[in-house]
Amino acid sequence: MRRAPKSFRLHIGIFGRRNTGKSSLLNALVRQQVSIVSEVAGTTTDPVEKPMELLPIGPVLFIDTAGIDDVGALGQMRVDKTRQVLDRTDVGLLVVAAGQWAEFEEGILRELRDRKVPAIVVFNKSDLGGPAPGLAEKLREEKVACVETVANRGEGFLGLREALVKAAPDDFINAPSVVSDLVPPGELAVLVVPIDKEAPKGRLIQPQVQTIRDLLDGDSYCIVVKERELRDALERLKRPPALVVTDSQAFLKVAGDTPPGVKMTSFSILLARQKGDLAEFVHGAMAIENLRPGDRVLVAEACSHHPITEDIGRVKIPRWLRQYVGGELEVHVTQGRDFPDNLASYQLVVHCGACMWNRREVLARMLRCRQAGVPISNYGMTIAYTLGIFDRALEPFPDALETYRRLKAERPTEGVRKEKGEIGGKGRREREV
Ligand SMILES: Nc1nc2c(ncn2[C@@H]2O[C@H](COP(=O)(O)OP(=O)(O)OP(=O)(O)O)[C@@H](O)[C@H]2O)c(=O)[nH]1
Ligand code: SF4
Ligand SMILES: [Mg+2]
Repeated sequence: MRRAPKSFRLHIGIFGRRNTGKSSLLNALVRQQVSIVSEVAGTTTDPVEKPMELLPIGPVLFIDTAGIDDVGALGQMRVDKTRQVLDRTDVGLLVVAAGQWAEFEEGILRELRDRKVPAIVVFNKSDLGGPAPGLAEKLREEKVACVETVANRGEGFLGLREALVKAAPDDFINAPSVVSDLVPPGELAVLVVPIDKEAPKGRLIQPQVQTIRDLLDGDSYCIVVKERELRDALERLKRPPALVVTDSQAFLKVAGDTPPGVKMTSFSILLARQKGDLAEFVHGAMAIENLRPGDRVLVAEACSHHPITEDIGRVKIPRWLRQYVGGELEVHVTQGRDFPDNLASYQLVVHCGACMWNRREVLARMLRCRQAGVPISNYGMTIAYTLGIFDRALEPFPDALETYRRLKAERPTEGVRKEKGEIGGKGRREREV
Protein backbone atom coordinates (compact mmCIF):
# COMPACT_ATOMS: atom_id res chain seq x y z
CA MET A 1 0.00 0.00 0.00
CA ARG A 2 1.30 3.53 -0.74
CA ARG A 3 2.08 5.43 2.44
CA ALA A 4 0.38 8.77 2.77
CA PRO A 5 2.74 11.61 3.65
CA LYS A 6 1.89 13.44 6.84
CA SER A 7 0.46 16.49 5.10
CA PHE A 8 -2.16 14.41 3.30
CA ARG A 9 -3.36 13.06 6.60
CA LEU A 10 -6.33 14.56 8.34
CA HIS A 11 -4.84 16.02 11.53
CA ILE A 12 -7.16 15.43 14.48
CA GLY A 13 -6.11 17.36 17.58
CA ILE A 14 -7.35 16.23 20.99
CA PHE A 15 -7.73 19.12 23.46
CA GLY A 16 -9.15 19.71 26.90
CA ARG A 17 -8.35 20.18 30.56
CA ARG A 18 -5.99 17.84 32.35
CA ASN A 19 -7.35 14.48 33.35
CA THR A 20 -10.48 14.59 31.15
CA GLY A 21 -9.48 11.35 29.42
CA LYS A 22 -7.80 12.68 26.26
CA SER A 23 -5.09 10.02 26.24
CA SER A 24 -7.65 7.31 27.06
CA LEU A 25 -9.70 8.53 24.11
CA LEU A 26 -6.72 8.35 21.75
CA ASN A 27 -5.82 4.83 22.93
CA ALA A 28 -9.40 3.67 22.43
CA LEU A 29 -9.61 5.26 18.96
CA VAL A 30 -6.43 3.57 17.73
CA ARG A 31 -6.94 0.45 19.87
CA GLN A 32 -3.35 0.67 21.15
CA GLN A 33 -1.67 2.05 24.24
CA VAL A 34 0.13 4.92 22.52
CA SER A 35 -0.35 7.59 25.17
CA ILE A 36 0.18 7.19 28.91
CA VAL A 37 -2.98 7.26 30.98
CA SER A 38 -3.06 7.90 34.71
CA GLU A 39 -5.30 9.42 37.32
CA VAL A 40 -2.64 12.09 37.97
CA ALA A 41 -3.54 15.37 36.26
CA GLY A 42 -0.83 16.55 33.87
CA THR A 43 0.34 13.09 32.72
CA THR A 44 0.78 14.05 29.08
CA THR A 45 3.48 16.70 28.89
CA ASP A 46 4.33 16.75 25.16
CA PRO A 47 2.03 16.18 22.22
CA VAL A 48 1.78 12.48 21.30
CA GLU A 49 1.24 11.72 17.60
CA LYS A 50 -0.26 8.58 16.15
CA PRO A 51 -0.77 8.13 12.39
CA MET A 52 -3.28 5.51 11.30
CA GLU A 53 -5.83 4.51 8.68
CA LEU A 54 -9.15 5.50 10.19
CA LEU A 55 -11.82 3.80 8.18
CA PRO A 56 -13.70 5.14 6.42
CA ILE A 57 -11.88 8.49 6.27
CA GLY A 58 -8.43 7.16 5.32
CA PRO A 59 -5.06 8.34 6.61
CA VAL A 60 -5.29 10.49 9.74
CA LEU A 61 -2.87 11.76 12.36
CA PHE A 62 -4.16 11.91 15.94
CA ILE A 63 -2.38 14.38 18.19
CA ASP A 64 -2.95 13.98 21.92
CA THR A 65 -2.04 17.15 23.77
CA ALA A 66 -1.11 18.14 27.29
CA GLY A 67 -4.09 19.44 29.24
CA ILE A 68 -4.03 23.21 28.76
CA ASP A 69 -5.40 24.43 32.05
CA ASP A 70 -1.89 24.18 33.46
CA VAL A 71 -0.42 26.90 35.63
CA GLY A 72 3.16 27.98 36.40
CA ALA A 73 6.25 28.16 34.19
CA LEU A 74 6.22 24.50 33.13
CA GLY A 75 2.51 24.85 32.55
CA GLN A 76 3.03 27.79 30.23
CA MET A 77 5.41 25.73 28.07
CA ARG A 78 2.78 23.01 27.77
CA VAL A 79 0.16 25.57 26.88
CA ASP A 80 2.42 26.90 24.13
CA LYS A 81 3.04 23.43 22.69
CA THR A 82 -0.65 22.64 22.75
CA ARG A 83 -1.39 25.91 21.02
CA GLN A 84 1.05 24.96 18.25
CA VAL A 85 -0.99 21.82 17.74
CA LEU A 86 -4.10 23.97 17.31
CA ASP A 87 -2.37 25.59 14.36
CA ARG A 88 -2.01 22.33 12.44
CA THR A 89 -5.33 20.76 13.38
CA ASP A 90 -7.92 19.99 10.68
CA VAL A 91 -10.55 18.71 13.15
CA GLY A 92 -10.50 19.48 16.86
CA LEU A 93 -11.81 17.17 19.56
CA LEU A 94 -12.56 19.04 22.76
CA VAL A 95 -12.69 16.49 25.56
CA VAL A 96 -14.81 17.46 28.53
CA ALA A 97 -15.18 15.29 31.62
CA ALA A 98 -18.62 14.57 33.03
CA GLY A 99 -20.24 17.79 31.90
CA GLN A 100 -17.50 20.16 33.13
CA TRP A 101 -18.10 23.30 31.09
CA ALA A 102 -16.88 26.82 31.69
CA GLU A 103 -15.12 29.74 30.06
CA PHE A 104 -12.08 27.51 29.52
CA GLU A 105 -13.98 25.21 27.12
CA GLU A 106 -15.67 28.17 25.41
CA GLY A 107 -12.17 29.56 24.87
CA ILE A 108 -10.92 26.46 23.05
CA LEU A 109 -14.03 26.41 20.89
CA ARG A 110 -13.39 30.04 20.04
CA GLU A 111 -9.79 29.27 19.12
CA LEU A 112 -10.93 26.48 16.80
CA ARG A 113 -13.67 28.62 15.31
CA ASP A 114 -11.25 31.49 14.68
CA ARG A 115 -9.12 29.08 12.68
CA LYS A 116 -12.24 27.78 10.86
CA VAL A 117 -11.51 24.31 12.20
CA PRO A 118 -14.55 22.07 12.79
CA ALA A 119 -14.92 21.03 16.43
CA ILE A 120 -16.45 18.01 18.10
CA VAL A 121 -17.20 18.22 21.79
CA VAL A 122 -16.62 14.85 23.43
CA PHE A 123 -18.45 14.53 26.73
CA ASN A 124 -16.21 11.85 28.18
CA LYS A 125 -16.62 10.09 31.53
CA SER A 126 -20.31 10.04 30.75
CA ASP A 127 -20.53 7.11 33.17
CA LEU A 128 -19.98 9.73 35.90
CA GLY A 129 -22.39 12.32 34.52
CA GLY A 130 -23.73 13.84 31.32
CA PRO A 131 -23.57 17.41 30.00
CA ALA A 132 -25.40 20.16 31.86
CA PRO A 133 -29.07 20.49 30.80
CA GLY A 134 -29.39 22.40 27.54
CA LEU A 135 -25.63 22.48 26.84
CA ALA A 136 -25.60 19.86 24.07
CA GLU A 137 -28.62 21.55 22.44
CA LYS A 138 -26.93 24.95 22.63
CA LEU A 139 -23.76 23.54 21.04
CA ARG A 140 -25.66 21.80 18.28
CA GLU A 141 -27.45 25.07 17.50
CA GLU A 142 -24.00 26.57 17.12
CA LYS A 143 -23.25 23.70 14.67
CA VAL A 144 -20.81 22.04 17.06
CA ALA A 145 -21.16 18.25 17.05
CA CYS A 146 -21.43 16.55 20.45
CA VAL A 147 -20.89 12.94 21.42
CA GLU A 148 -20.78 11.09 24.73
CA THR A 149 -18.08 8.52 25.48
CA VAL A 150 -16.67 6.39 28.25
CA ALA A 151 -13.11 6.27 26.94
CA ASN A 152 -11.68 3.74 29.38
CA ARG A 153 -14.44 1.28 28.44
CA GLY A 154 -14.43 2.03 24.70
CA GLU A 155 -18.05 3.18 24.69
CA GLY A 156 -19.52 5.75 22.28
CA PHE A 157 -16.81 5.44 19.64
CA LEU A 158 -19.04 4.68 16.69
CA GLY A 159 -20.84 7.96 17.34
CA LEU A 160 -17.46 9.68 17.54
CA ARG A 161 -16.30 8.16 14.26
CA GLU A 162 -19.54 9.24 12.62
CA ALA A 163 -19.01 12.78 13.90
CA LEU A 164 -15.45 12.71 12.52
CA VAL A 165 -16.68 11.72 9.07
CA LYS A 166 -19.20 14.56 9.15
CA ALA A 167 -16.65 17.07 10.38
CA ALA A 168 -13.77 16.16 8.07
CA PRO A 169 -13.23 18.81 5.36
CA ASP A 170 -14.34 17.87 1.83
CA ASP A 171 -10.75 17.70 0.54
CA PHE A 172 -10.13 14.69 2.74
CA ILE A 173 -13.47 13.02 2.27
CA ASN A 174 -13.86 13.41 -1.48
CA ALA A 175 -10.45 12.02 -2.28
CA PRO A 176 -10.65 9.18 -4.87
CA SER A 177 -11.36 9.86 -8.52
CA VAL A 178 -13.95 7.81 -10.41
CA VAL A 179 -11.55 6.03 -12.73
CA SER A 180 -8.79 8.28 -14.06
CA ASP A 181 -6.13 6.94 -11.67
CA LEU A 182 -6.70 3.45 -13.15
CA VAL A 183 -6.20 4.52 -16.77
CA PRO A 184 -2.93 6.40 -17.31
CA PRO A 185 -2.89 9.46 -19.60
CA GLY A 186 -2.91 8.40 -23.25
CA GLU A 187 -4.34 4.96 -22.43
CA LEU A 188 -7.70 3.55 -23.37
CA ALA A 189 -10.68 2.28 -21.39
CA VAL A 190 -13.50 0.29 -22.98
CA LEU A 191 -16.91 1.04 -21.49
CA VAL A 192 -19.72 -1.47 -21.92
CA VAL A 193 -23.19 0.05 -21.88
CA PRO A 194 -26.08 -2.27 -22.61
CA ILE A 195 -28.87 -0.53 -24.49
CA ASP A 196 -31.90 -2.61 -23.69
CA LYS A 197 -35.50 -1.82 -22.92
CA GLU A 198 -34.54 -0.54 -19.47
CA ALA A 199 -31.98 1.99 -20.69
CA PRO A 200 -33.37 5.54 -20.50
CA LYS A 201 -34.31 6.92 -23.91
CA GLY A 202 -31.75 8.98 -25.75
CA ARG A 203 -29.14 9.37 -23.03
CA LEU A 204 -26.56 7.70 -20.82
CA ILE A 205 -26.99 7.42 -17.07
CA GLN A 206 -24.98 9.40 -14.51
CA PRO A 207 -22.32 6.79 -13.59
CA GLN A 208 -21.49 6.32 -17.29
CA VAL A 209 -21.34 10.06 -17.94
CA GLN A 210 -19.18 10.65 -14.85
CA THR A 211 -16.78 7.91 -15.93
CA ILE A 212 -16.37 9.34 -19.43
CA ARG A 213 -15.85 12.84 -18.08
CA ASP A 214 -13.25 11.66 -15.56
CA LEU A 215 -11.32 9.81 -18.29
CA LEU A 216 -11.25 12.95 -20.40
CA ASP A 217 -10.12 15.01 -17.41
CA GLY A 218 -7.30 12.51 -16.91
CA ASP A 219 -6.12 12.85 -20.54
CA SER A 220 -7.05 9.26 -21.30
CA TYR A 221 -9.80 8.18 -23.68
CA CYS A 222 -12.45 5.56 -24.14
CA ILE A 223 -14.62 3.72 -26.57
CA VAL A 224 -18.17 2.88 -25.63
CA VAL A 225 -19.76 -0.34 -26.84
CA LYS A 226 -22.77 -2.49 -26.15
CA GLU A 227 -22.00 -5.89 -24.65
CA ARG A 228 -22.54 -7.72 -27.95
CA GLU A 229 -19.83 -5.69 -29.70
CA LEU A 230 -17.23 -5.93 -26.96
CA ARG A 231 -15.36 -8.97 -28.27
CA ASP A 232 -15.13 -7.53 -31.76
CA ALA A 233 -14.04 -4.13 -30.45
CA LEU A 234 -11.26 -5.70 -28.37
CA GLU A 235 -10.02 -7.74 -31.33
CA ARG A 236 -9.60 -4.61 -33.41
CA LEU A 237 -7.33 -2.95 -30.88
CA LYS A 238 -3.58 -3.02 -31.53
CA ARG A 239 -2.89 -3.15 -27.78
CA PRO A 240 -5.18 -4.13 -24.96
CA PRO A 241 -7.08 -1.44 -23.06
CA ALA A 242 -5.99 -0.40 -19.58
CA LEU A 243 -9.44 -1.25 -18.25
CA VAL A 244 -12.85 -2.57 -19.25
CA VAL A 245 -15.79 -1.13 -17.31
CA THR A 246 -19.21 -2.65 -17.68
CA ASP A 247 -22.71 -2.14 -16.43
CA SER A 248 -22.93 -4.72 -13.64
CA GLN A 249 -25.89 -6.39 -15.30
CA ALA A 250 -23.68 -7.56 -18.17
CA PHE A 251 -20.90 -8.67 -15.83
CA LEU A 252 -20.80 -12.34 -16.72
CA LYS A 253 -20.76 -11.90 -20.48
CA VAL A 254 -18.17 -9.13 -20.25
CA ALA A 255 -15.99 -11.21 -17.91
CA GLY A 256 -16.13 -13.99 -20.51
CA ASP A 257 -15.33 -11.74 -23.46
CA THR A 258 -12.51 -9.80 -21.79
CA PRO A 259 -9.21 -11.69 -22.14
CA PRO A 260 -7.49 -12.70 -18.90
CA GLY A 261 -4.85 -10.14 -18.08
CA VAL A 262 -7.09 -7.23 -19.06
CA LYS A 263 -8.49 -5.63 -15.92
CA MET A 264 -12.24 -5.48 -15.73
CA THR A 265 -14.78 -4.01 -13.31
CA SER A 266 -18.17 -2.33 -13.26
CA PHE A 267 -19.42 1.25 -13.06
CA SER A 268 -21.03 0.41 -9.77
CA ILE A 269 -17.78 -0.85 -8.24
CA LEU A 270 -16.01 2.31 -9.41
CA LEU A 271 -18.70 4.22 -7.52
CA ALA A 272 -18.30 1.96 -4.48
CA ARG A 273 -14.71 3.13 -4.25
CA GLN A 274 -15.30 6.76 -5.10
CA LYS A 275 -18.33 7.33 -2.89
CA GLY A 276 -17.77 4.82 -0.16
CA ASP A 277 -15.22 2.52 1.37
CA LEU A 278 -14.28 -0.38 -0.88
CA ALA A 279 -12.77 -2.49 1.91
CA GLU A 280 -15.97 -2.23 3.94
CA PHE A 281 -18.02 -3.21 0.87
CA VAL A 282 -15.76 -6.26 0.45
CA HIS A 283 -16.69 -7.32 3.99
CA GLY A 284 -20.33 -6.67 3.13
CA ALA A 285 -20.31 -8.71 -0.07
CA MET A 286 -18.63 -11.58 1.72
CA ALA A 287 -21.48 -11.58 4.25
CA ILE A 288 -23.64 -12.97 1.41
CA GLU A 289 -21.93 -16.24 2.26
CA ASN A 290 -23.67 -16.22 5.64
CA LEU A 291 -27.16 -15.45 4.30
CA ARG A 292 -29.76 -18.14 4.85
CA PRO A 293 -33.26 -18.55 3.48
CA GLY A 294 -35.67 -16.37 5.43
CA ASP A 295 -33.05 -13.67 6.16
CA ARG A 296 -33.91 -10.00 5.74
CA VAL A 297 -32.10 -7.92 3.11
CA LEU A 298 -32.44 -4.17 2.69
CA VAL A 299 -31.91 -2.80 -0.83
CA ALA A 300 -31.24 0.95 -0.61
CA GLU A 301 -31.40 3.32 -3.55
CA ALA A 302 -30.08 6.83 -3.06
CA CYS A 303 -32.35 8.53 -5.58
CA SER A 304 -36.09 8.37 -5.59
CA HIS A 305 -36.60 6.83 -8.97
CA HIS A 306 -34.80 5.40 -11.91
CA PRO A 307 -36.25 2.75 -14.22
CA ILE A 308 -33.03 0.73 -14.50
CA THR A 309 -32.06 0.85 -10.89
CA GLU A 310 -35.58 0.16 -9.77
CA ASP A 311 -35.57 -3.02 -11.75
CA ILE A 312 -32.11 -4.06 -10.73
CA GLY A 313 -32.84 -3.34 -7.07
CA ARG A 314 -36.28 -4.87 -6.96
CA VAL A 315 -36.02 -7.78 -9.33
CA LYS A 316 -32.54 -8.77 -10.43
CA ILE A 317 -30.45 -8.41 -7.27
CA PRO A 318 -33.08 -10.12 -5.08
CA ARG A 319 -33.23 -12.93 -7.66
CA TRP A 320 -29.44 -13.37 -7.84
CA LEU A 321 -29.28 -13.38 -4.05
CA ARG A 322 -32.11 -15.91 -3.71
CA GLN A 323 -30.44 -18.17 -6.24
CA TYR A 324 -27.13 -17.92 -4.43
CA VAL A 325 -28.69 -18.58 -1.05
CA GLY A 326 -30.94 -21.29 -2.43
CA GLY A 327 -34.20 -20.06 -0.92
CA GLU A 328 -36.52 -17.13 -0.24
CA LEU A 329 -35.25 -13.92 1.28
CA GLU A 330 -37.29 -11.12 2.78
CA VAL A 331 -36.20 -8.17 0.63
CA HIS A 332 -37.20 -4.59 1.46
CA VAL A 333 -36.41 -1.58 -0.72
CA THR A 334 -35.87 2.01 0.45
CA GLN A 335 -35.39 5.08 -1.69
CA GLY A 336 -33.85 8.52 -1.25
CA ARG A 337 -33.08 9.76 2.24
CA ASP A 338 -35.24 7.14 3.97
CA PHE A 339 -33.09 4.71 5.87
CA PRO A 340 -34.81 2.59 8.49
CA ASP A 341 -34.01 2.84 12.20
CA ASN A 342 -34.28 -0.91 12.63
CA LEU A 343 -31.15 -1.64 10.57
CA ALA A 344 -30.05 -4.29 13.04
CA SER A 345 -33.02 -6.43 11.99
CA TYR A 346 -31.40 -6.96 8.56
CA GLN A 347 -28.67 -9.46 7.75
CA LEU A 348 -27.42 -7.44 4.77
CA VAL A 349 -27.80 -4.00 3.22
CA VAL A 350 -27.19 -3.69 -0.54
CA HIS A 351 -26.71 -0.09 -1.62
CA CYS A 352 -26.88 1.44 -5.09
CA GLY A 353 -23.85 3.31 -6.44
CA ALA A 354 -25.27 6.56 -5.02
CA CYS A 355 -24.11 8.51 -8.07
CA MET A 356 -26.25 11.47 -6.96
CA TRP A 357 -24.62 11.73 -3.52
CA ASN A 358 -21.34 12.94 -2.19
CA ARG A 359 -18.94 10.66 -0.41
CA ARG A 360 -19.72 12.01 3.03
CA GLU A 361 -23.35 10.92 2.76
CA VAL A 362 -22.44 7.40 1.70
CA LEU A 363 -19.81 7.08 4.43
CA ALA A 364 -22.34 8.26 6.99
CA ARG A 365 -24.67 5.49 5.85
CA MET A 366 -21.91 2.93 6.00
CA LEU A 367 -21.19 4.02 9.54
CA ARG A 368 -24.84 3.67 10.51
CA CYS A 369 -24.70 0.10 9.21
CA ARG A 370 -21.53 -0.58 11.13
CA GLN A 371 -23.12 0.89 14.24
CA ALA A 372 -26.06 -1.47 13.81
CA GLY A 373 -23.72 -4.39 13.17
CA VAL A 374 -25.16 -5.05 9.69
CA PRO A 375 -22.84 -5.64 6.72
CA ILE A 376 -23.26 -3.35 3.72
CA SER A 377 -22.45 -4.22 0.10
CA ASN A 378 -23.22 -2.34 -3.07
CA TYR A 379 -24.96 -3.34 -6.28
CA GLY A 380 -21.88 -4.16 -8.36
CA MET A 381 -20.07 -5.93 -5.52
CA THR A 382 -23.15 -8.02 -4.77
CA ILE A 383 -23.65 -8.98 -8.39
CA ALA A 384 -19.97 -9.87 -8.89
CA TYR A 385 -20.05 -11.98 -5.73
CA THR A 386 -23.21 -13.89 -6.57
CA LEU A 387 -21.96 -14.51 -10.12
CA GLY A 388 -18.67 -15.91 -8.83
CA ILE A 389 -16.45 -13.25 -10.46
CA PHE A 390 -15.58 -11.24 -7.37
CA ASP A 391 -11.76 -11.60 -7.72
CA ARG A 392 -11.93 -10.58 -11.33
CA ALA A 393 -14.01 -7.51 -10.61
CA LEU A 394 -11.60 -6.45 -7.85
CA GLU A 395 -8.43 -6.89 -9.93
CA PRO A 396 -8.09 -3.16 -10.65
CA PHE A 397 -8.08 -2.47 -6.88
CA PRO A 398 -5.13 -4.36 -5.31
CA ASP A 399 -5.90 -3.26 -1.73
CA ALA A 400 -9.50 -4.44 -1.93
CA LEU A 401 -8.45 -7.68 -3.61
CA GLU A 402 -5.92 -8.26 -0.87
CA THR A 403 -8.61 -7.64 1.78
CA TYR A 404 -10.83 -10.18 0.05
CA ARG A 405 -8.12 -12.82 -0.18
CA ARG A 406 -7.12 -12.31 3.43
CA LEU A 407 -10.69 -12.56 4.68
CA LYS A 408 -11.29 -15.59 2.51
CA ALA A 409 -8.22 -17.32 3.91
CA GLU A 410 -9.36 -16.49 7.44
CA ARG A 411 -12.79 -18.02 6.86
CA PRO A 412 -12.42 -21.77 6.56
CA THR A 413 -16.08 -22.29 5.69
CA GLU A 414 -15.79 -19.93 2.73
CA GLY A 415 -16.48 -21.78 -0.47
CA VAL A 416 -17.60 -24.93 1.34
CA ARG A 417 -21.19 -24.30 0.43
CA LYS A 418 -20.10 -23.98 -3.18
CA GLU A 419 -18.16 -27.22 -3.11
CA LYS A 420 -21.10 -29.06 -1.57
CA GLY A 421 -23.18 -27.80 -4.45
CA GLU A 422 -25.53 -25.96 -2.10
CA ILE A 423 -25.16 -22.78 -4.11
CA GLY A 424 -23.95 -21.34 -7.34
CA GLY A 425 -25.85 -23.36 -9.94
CA LYS A 426 -28.66 -21.17 -11.13
CA GLY A 427 -26.96 -18.23 -9.45
CA ARG A 428 -24.50 -18.03 -12.28
CA ARG A 429 -27.08 -17.19 -14.91
CA GLU A 430 -27.01 -13.67 -16.14
CA ARG A 431 -29.55 -11.02 -16.96
CA GLU A 432 -32.67 -12.87 -15.93
CA VAL A 433 -35.23 -10.15 -16.12
N1 LIG B 1 -14.83 6.96 34.92
C1 LIG B 1 -14.12 7.23 33.83
N2 LIG B 1 -12.77 7.38 33.92
C2 LIG B 1 -12.09 7.65 32.79
C3 LIG B 1 -12.74 7.76 31.54
N3 LIG B 1 -11.79 8.03 30.60
C4 LIG B 1 -10.61 8.09 31.27
N4 LIG B 1 -10.79 7.85 32.58
C5 LIG B 1 -9.77 7.88 33.62
O1 LIG B 1 -9.41 9.25 33.87
C6 LIG B 1 -8.03 9.35 34.21
C7 LIG B 1 -7.31 10.33 33.30
O2 LIG B 1 -7.24 9.78 31.99
P1 LIG B 1 -6.19 10.26 30.92
O3 LIG B 1 -6.58 9.61 29.64
O4 LIG B 1 -4.82 10.12 31.40
O5 LIG B 1 -6.56 11.81 30.85
P2 LIG B 1 -5.83 12.98 30.05
O6 LIG B 1 -6.88 13.95 29.67
O7 LIG B 1 -4.98 12.44 28.98
O8 LIG B 1 -4.95 13.61 31.20
P3 LIG B 1 -3.65 14.56 31.07
O9 LIG B 1 -2.69 13.90 30.14
O10 LIG B 1 -3.18 14.60 32.46
O11 LIG B 1 -4.14 15.88 30.59
C8 LIG B 1 -7.48 7.92 34.15
O12 LIG B 1 -7.51 7.41 35.44
C9 LIG B 1 -8.48 7.19 33.25
O13 LIG B 1 -8.55 5.82 33.53
C10 LIG B 1 -14.16 7.59 31.49
O14 LIG B 1 -14.81 7.68 30.43
N5 LIG B 1 -14.78 7.32 32.65
S1 SF4 C 1 -28.44 7.40 -7.05
FE1 SF4 C 1 -28.39 5.16 -7.05
S2 SF4 C 1 -30.41 4.54 -7.84
FE2 SF4 C 1 -30.11 6.68 -8.39
S3 SF4 C 1 -29.23 6.61 -10.47
FE3 SF4 C 1 -27.51 6.76 -9.02
S4 SF4 C 1 -26.89 4.66 -8.67
FE4 SF4 C 1 -28.94 4.59 -9.58
MG1 LIG D 1 -2.99 12.64 28.68
